[in-house]
Amino acid sequence: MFVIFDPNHTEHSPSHEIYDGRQVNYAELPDRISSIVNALDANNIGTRISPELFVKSHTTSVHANDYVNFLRKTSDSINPDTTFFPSYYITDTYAPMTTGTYKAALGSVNIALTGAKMVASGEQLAYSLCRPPGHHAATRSMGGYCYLNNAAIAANYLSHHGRVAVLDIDYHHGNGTQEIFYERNDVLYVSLHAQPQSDYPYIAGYKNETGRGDGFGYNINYPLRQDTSRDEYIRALQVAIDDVNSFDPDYLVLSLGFDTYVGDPIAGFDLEIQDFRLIGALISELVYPTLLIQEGGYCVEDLGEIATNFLAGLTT
Ligand code: Q9C
Ligand code: ZN
Repeated sequence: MFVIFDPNHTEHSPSHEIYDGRQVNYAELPDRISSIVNALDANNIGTRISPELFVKSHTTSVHANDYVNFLRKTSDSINPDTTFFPSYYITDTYAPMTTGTYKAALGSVNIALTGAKMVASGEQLAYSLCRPPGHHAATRSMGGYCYLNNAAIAANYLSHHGRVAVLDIDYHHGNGTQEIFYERNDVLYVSLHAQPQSDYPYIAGYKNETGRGDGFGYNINYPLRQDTSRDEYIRALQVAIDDVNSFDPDYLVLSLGFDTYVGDPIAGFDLEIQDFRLIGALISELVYPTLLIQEGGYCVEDLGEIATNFLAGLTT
């Protein structure tokens, strides 16, 4: 398995987010990625490679030009060491920008596209260590630590080679990915997440959001109560996996969030570190060329061990 990694993500490092009107520590930290990379190294998992550069049109076929330009110009105008909260093209108070944000977000897209290209050319599995994450970024908006939708851009790239299923197991619903593919039937979106009645992003992720037009029936949400037990979670995951198998895609993109972990500081279901081995094993029943896209997961200390457990289950 190739692991695509780029140290340049550290240039995006906001000092805080705003929660309930108060400044709180930013949860989406650069150390999240080092935690995973260090654990992969220590366990001799995967072959680490650097991303290739891709042309901007891959990004602008998913995101509006004016939005991408806004990200670029805003990043350019921010003074180093300041954290700026844009007033436009943003859905909440969880997507602050620093001067390196645009560069890091484009870098994250290149990480995703490098993995997509490998999977399109015959690799069975690639792991794109994307940061910042992407699944809350919609056609014309940032939010929830996300600026450009890495998984959607990769899935759109793969859709030129065949039909694609996006399975999203981040704790939060991927409202951006859902929006981007809502009217398409060549990309299936299936998401397992905390119910939006009680959890971010609140405005999307409901059961009755099933797609529109050509996309009707190709958007599937499994909202779960915050107090969902491990066994209930595993049962729901099995149903989501069956949906992907019924669609029978040519490629699978997994939006891989580790914030379902019980120890996550901002989220979490009743899942222990070892449970990610079973989750990986269940997902390994999806025998399609697979691209893993890193989304959330905020318990920096345990992320490495969660990732190695997941990969052990997925690959053995
Ligand atoms: N301070 C992803 O997992 N809520 N985004 C923050 C806690 C926003 C999560 C409140 C959660 C966004 C990619
Ligand atoms: Zn999340």
